[in-house]
Amino acid sequence: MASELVNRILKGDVLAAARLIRDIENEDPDAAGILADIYPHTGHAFIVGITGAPGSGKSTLLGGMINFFRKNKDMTVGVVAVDPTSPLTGGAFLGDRMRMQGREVDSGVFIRSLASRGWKGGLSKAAADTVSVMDAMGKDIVFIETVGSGQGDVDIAGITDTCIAVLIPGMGDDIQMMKAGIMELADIFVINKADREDAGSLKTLLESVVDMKERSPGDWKPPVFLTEATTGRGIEQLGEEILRHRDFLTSSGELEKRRKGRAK
Ligand SMILES: Nc1nc2c(ncn2[C@@H]2O[C@H](COP(=O)(O)OP(=O)(O)O)[C@@H](O)[C@H]2O)c(=O)[nH]1
Ligand SMILES: [Mg+2]
Repeated sequence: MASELVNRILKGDVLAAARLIRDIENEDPDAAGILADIYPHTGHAFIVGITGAPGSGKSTLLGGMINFFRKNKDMTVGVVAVDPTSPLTGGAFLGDRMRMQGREVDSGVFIRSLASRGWKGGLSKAAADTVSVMDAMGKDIVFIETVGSGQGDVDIAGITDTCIAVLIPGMGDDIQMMKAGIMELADIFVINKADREDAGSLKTLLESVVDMKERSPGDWKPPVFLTEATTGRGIEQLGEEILRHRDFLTSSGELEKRRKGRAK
């Protein structure tokens, strides 16, 4: 039975994948065996983390990203939304579902939210396992959305290839991000809600912080992008940048290094 479930997941069967993800969520001991069987079939998907304060526009940005990768790049997309600060029935989850719903009928898109609960094995592990399921399903790119409070929540950089930090003008969360160590971890910075005042000065500040870090020639220097998720401004550039970072990781050998570190 288990092997049948594995085969169905490898063929991209949504119901089979949803069943395994439900078992992962319930921390069902049977999930571990099935996961062990699908791990050898993972590694195809490019994994992108998107982190930032609640309300910064992560889900709205993701809606734009899904469109970009489906339409402009003909890539299949998975999304894992994790919000440990909100209960399953809370506004954040409903909001996530609704804003991304337009794409749920497209079989090239698979979206799942992970519920908040008293995780025994850890939310990071459940999130990583859910990403693996989507990877095994054959998704080309998998996004994981988390609230980056830096307070024991999902260790996003540990499970992603590209880490995107989302900030917004005028919230003082620039300082929050620096505290949380996101400055060290982000590969791409996004200042969303660029329609607001002070977006330009936050960009200047962030760029100067990025510049302070010493780098060798050939190192990746995290760019800072302005976006307006609600209108789609800057979305294509951000999508292209994700692919540019993927190319950088591949050609520099960094991707292999990161993934080997992760496997440990
Ligand atoms: N003005 C403005 N509002 C935005 C922008 N992007 C998202 N929003 C709004 O910000 C709110 C929170 O967005 P959401 O995507 O749920 O944020 P999340 O909690 O980070 O996932 C929603 O009301 C969005 O419509 C933007 O670029 N400009
Ligand atoms: Mg959200």
